[in-house]
Order: sequence, then structure tokens, then C-alpha cells
Amino acid sequence: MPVAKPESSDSRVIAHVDMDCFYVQVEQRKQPQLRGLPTAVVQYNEWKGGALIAVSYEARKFGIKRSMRGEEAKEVCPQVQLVQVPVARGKADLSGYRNAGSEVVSILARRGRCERASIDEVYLDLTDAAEMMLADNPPQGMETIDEEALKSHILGLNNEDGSDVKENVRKWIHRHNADHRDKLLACGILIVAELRMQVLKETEFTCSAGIAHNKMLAKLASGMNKPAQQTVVPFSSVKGLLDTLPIRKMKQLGGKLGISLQMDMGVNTVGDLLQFPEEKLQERYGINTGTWLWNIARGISGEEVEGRLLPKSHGSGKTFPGPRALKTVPAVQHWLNQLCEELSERLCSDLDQNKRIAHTLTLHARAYKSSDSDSQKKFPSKSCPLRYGTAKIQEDAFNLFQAGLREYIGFYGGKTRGSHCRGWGITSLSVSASKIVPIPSGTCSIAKYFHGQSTSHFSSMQSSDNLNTEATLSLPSGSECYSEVNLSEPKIDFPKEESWIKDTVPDLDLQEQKDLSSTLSEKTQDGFIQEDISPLLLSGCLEQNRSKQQWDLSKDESQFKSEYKERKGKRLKDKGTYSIIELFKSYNPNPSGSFLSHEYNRTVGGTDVSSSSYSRDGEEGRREAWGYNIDEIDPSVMEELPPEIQDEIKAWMQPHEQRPNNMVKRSCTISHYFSPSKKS
Ligand code: DCP
Repeated sequence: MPVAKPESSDSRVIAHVDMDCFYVQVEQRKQPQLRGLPTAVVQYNEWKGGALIAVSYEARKFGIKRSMRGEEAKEVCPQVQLVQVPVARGKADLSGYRNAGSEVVSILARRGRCERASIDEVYLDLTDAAEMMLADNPPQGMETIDEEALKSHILGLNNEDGSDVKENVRKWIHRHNADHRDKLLACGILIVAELRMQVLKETEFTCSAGIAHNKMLAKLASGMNKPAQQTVVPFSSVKGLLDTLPIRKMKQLGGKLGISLQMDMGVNTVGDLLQFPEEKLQERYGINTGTWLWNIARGISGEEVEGRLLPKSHGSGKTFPGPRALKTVPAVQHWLNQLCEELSERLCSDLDQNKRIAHTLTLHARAYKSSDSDSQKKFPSKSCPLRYGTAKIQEDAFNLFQAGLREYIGFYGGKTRGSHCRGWGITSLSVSASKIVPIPSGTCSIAKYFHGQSTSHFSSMQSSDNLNTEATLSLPSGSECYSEVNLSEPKIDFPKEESWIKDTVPDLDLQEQKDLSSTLSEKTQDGFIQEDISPLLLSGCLEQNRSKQQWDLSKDESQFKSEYKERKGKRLKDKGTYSIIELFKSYNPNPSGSFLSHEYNRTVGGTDVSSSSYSRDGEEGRREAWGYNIDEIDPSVMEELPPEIQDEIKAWMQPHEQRPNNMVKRSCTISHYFSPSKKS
């Protein structure tokens, strides 16, 4: 069944901008004496001079490539300048590159919708800007065309020997009889040239760009003429470009699908795909992939430029190649702690600067098992809800690792002794935070604070049914459900069982692949809108950034935080250390007791506030089994909470009939907010 083709995509103006030898440029800006010299940035790893991760165009002329190591590059070109990537916590620190990328993005975003695709790549939708230019000041009427625009490469433009290339470009831009699509592209040429010049002026970085009618073609074009140049794909040149383009060069066809097309279908160039009817491609590769292949053969792509200037996720990773493989649980934990510390810092600065929070923590690892013939088996990626605060992230990441390792070893019947696990090694580790959403503005309410947040510490004490219930609370209907790990697998000596840990299918994009090799992964995942945010959940961040945080959230939130801090400080001073946190730390789960959780059910005139069953997405019958006896809550402790929360707790304490009608019944438990990290 054919899927509808995207319409009128050929009247859009899309640019793909890619920085030139990006890390090198960043280092050269720091050390201007390196400009113009053959230079390469090397990985943090002394073995054979470290792997090259970025190579300047001057160095490329000597034959230096990214696949080389420092020593090899020196042999090829003794004068090559090798700069080691900055280091922090015993691993590469990419923050300088990330920030440099942000500088560029902020400039490029000035003329249209901008999507940050990786640390050094951006897509722009310039359609509106081009239409506006066409209406107000069309290029055909311009007396002079900017020199940078005249240096553009226009695919299909006949540059016969001896002809003045710039003059040809000028004529192309000035054509009065061009169709609307080409006129729009002519505007795109001028806009992108101007943006690139602005980037150079403000950041000292050069970049290259592709300008076309869709993302796919723009991306293909941006790499065709580097460095510091731009390439244009007019509609009439699409067929010529794709006819000869090797199939594996196409984004998403570098892997198994590309191989299958080559081996099974005899497709060597994108143009070769034209011979197959859509139904045939669908039959072989499924409806969507079949249609996608049919479309790309014709240069059709309806993919929108997403308006996103900030990363979709944050990650921190490190590789441990060869003899450096981690072979003990404590060694893994040590490195996980480093990675989590970095991740936590980035999450806090994202929260601080962009008012965004992440919801999911994921652990990826690569491992080997020496005794196994089937070394292909992958270490399973695991994820769980993310709690803010370095110690909590460290604790959760370690639990994810344990779950993954148990599964990995379980498959092979491996044995462990104490913390020393025999026969396996970890060759790469990364933690990432995804599902990042903006903090909504608006009033704080306990329903928001308490809704859907959870901790592995707390959940580790619960039954599996409750785990699933809890885990789904923080997610919108129909989204992921965190499932418990399979406890029937062979056991190894791990301190505790994990909970609501979810298998995660590795879904690395180009940036993650880049970053994994350079010890940091930046994974992209789709975010979702979720309304509940908890300053209490974020307390780890508040603590961490106490000295530098300058909150500028909505008035209510700022107010809430300052009141909360003030009260907390006052009481700690006045009354010693007893606090609500202590209360919740030491609580004793009592399934038969009175509860303050989920939808409550209070006996009129009695003292109980008990949970009732919670059901969602057909999960009838799952019961919240833990809670707090309302009588155990010291009223003075309640003072720690902001006034609006106190009001809501007081409302809980009221007889059922007296509860305000607008009281939100939420699936949450107070315990989640106060579940301490084991380490904190
Ligand atoms: N990078 C990395 N490890 C890799 C590939 C890249 O750490 N295996 C980093 C260094 C690069 C940056 O990502 O400078 C951007 O990667 P690109 O593939 O865009 O390559 P460059 O920008 O270095 O060069 P080019 O001008 O060819 O785009």
C-alpha cells in the first residue's frame, strides 16, 4: 500500500551547515599560532600518540587521516602539530567544543528554523526568509552579489573550460526566467553566504554548507566542497546527483540495509533504485522502508527541520580498549562515578541555563566474554527514570550496570566471585540522559511535585507489580513502560536487585558514534511533553550548584525554592537535624497501615489516609502497597514544605467529604521525593 508522498517539498529552502575540521578550529582559536599549520587533535590516550579525531585541511594535504594515530601522523608529516583533547576526570572533556558549537548555532538561528543535528552540524529551514527576500528585494534585481555567494558551487551549472565560474554563478542568481524553485534557491545562496560570513566574523570559525529543497539533499551537498564553501542542488540537478551517488554514501544506508541493497538487489548507486517499483521495495523491506527507498531515489524527503537549538540528550562515555578493559565491578563503578559526575554537571547546567530537565537515564556498555565463542552478544543497554543529584545518578547507573551485567553473564552462565568477575571485560561505558523537556511555568502544586517521580532506591523495596505501576507514572500514556529485570536469571554477587530497569535498544546517531570514539556520547531521542516537575526531585542540582545557581524560573518556583531553603535553614539551626527527609528515610513500609499515596481513601473521622488501587493503561488491580502513616508525620516537619504543599497535605488530612473538589488525584507517592540516595 503506497504511502502518501510529501508534497511541495521542492519549494522549500533547506541548508545543512557543517563546521570544517571542527575540533581543530576550536584549538586553533585557543592557540592562534597554530593557524595555517598542519594540525590534528588527538584522543586522550598515550598509546602510539593517541588516535586522531580531527585533522586540519593543511594536514590532510600531507595524507594525514583521522584513522591514524599520532605517531603515524608524525611519520607522514613531522611538522604536524598534535593537540590533545582537553581532559577532565581522567577522560576527554568536550565541553569547550560543545560551547563553541552553541556559539555557531546562535548565529545561524537568526534567519530561520534551526535544528542542531550534532556538535558541529545544523539544519536550517530558510523558506520564509527566502520568500520574504523574493518579495522585497529579489536577487534578480540586485546590482551586486556578495563575493562569498559568487563562490558557490551550483550543481549542473555548465562551467566550461575557461569560463568565468563566478560570472556563471552571478548569471544564475540573476536569471529572470528561472522557475520559482530556483529563485528561492538563489535567495538561499545569498542568505547562507551571509550567515557563514557572520559566523566567521563572530566566532573565527569557517563552515561549509549545502543548499537544496530538502534536508537529505542539503546534507549530501554540504560535504561536497570543503572547507569554507557552499554547494547548491537545483531541482533540475537532483537526478544527475543521485544517479552516480554510491548507495552506501546515503545517510542511513551505510549499514546493513545498504549492504542488502547491494548484495541482494544489485543496487550500487542511489539512481539504481529507480528501476524498482515501490511495491517491490515494500515487499522486500517493508512498507515504510520501501517507500522511503522509492522516495530517496527521486530525491524526495519530507523530513522537517525541527526547531531545536539544544541537544536532545546528554551523554558521557569512555572507551577502554585492549588491555585497559575494565575487569572488576569496583573498576566499573569508579568510572561510572566519573561519567555520572560529568553527566550530572551537564544536567544541572542545562537546568540552570535552559530550564530543562531530563527524565530517563540510560547506560550503554560494550563488553567481551573471553570464554565465549559467540562474542557477538551485546551487553544490554538499560534505562530507568532519572533522579537529579550526582550521588543518585551514580547509584542508579551502577544498578543499571549490574542489571546489564547479570543479563550479559547470565546468557553465558558466567560465574563471579565477590566483586571480581572472571572472564568478562568492559571496553566502553556511557551514561546518557534523555527525554529532556522544558520546565513548564505555572503554579507549583503538590500534585506536580509528587506526580510520577520515583527512585530506584525506593522501588527496589517494592513488588514487581508496584514497580511497573510506579514506573509508568512518570510517563505519558502509551509511552515506555519500565519493566523489571528478569530475576529468574542466574544470580551473581550483586548487592541488590534493580527495579524498573528497562532494556534500551541502542539507537546511536552519528554524533553518538563520533562521541563514543572520543569518549563522550551524545544520544538523540525523542522528547515528550510532561507537565510535572519537582524542585525537590531536583534538589541534587540545587545542592550541587548552590553557589552558582541563579534561578530565574517562574515567580512561583523561585518563591517556592527560596521559601523552602529559608525554612529548611531556619529549622536546622533551631531544632537540630530532624527533618522530613529523615522521617522518610527511616520510614517503615507497612502495607497494612495508613497511606499517603496515589489516590487516597480516608475513613471519615478516622486517622487513616490510605491508598486505593491505581490503574492506568489497563493495569487494573495493581496496588500501591507502600505509604506513610499520616499520624507519624510530625507537624513541625511539615513546615519544611512550601505553603501550597502544606495546604494540600492538610487537605489530605481532612475527611473525604471536606476535600476541595479541585484536588488533583494523582498517581504519586510522597516517598519518591524523599527517597535518599544511598551515598548521600
Ligand atoms: N569527532 C570525533 N571522533 C570521530 C569523528 C569526529 O571526536 N570519530 C569529532 C571531531 C570533529 C568533530 O567531531 O572535529 C566533527 O566531526 P566531522 O565528522 O564533522 O569532521 P570534522 O569537522 O573534523 O571535519 P570535516 O571538515 O571533514 O567535517
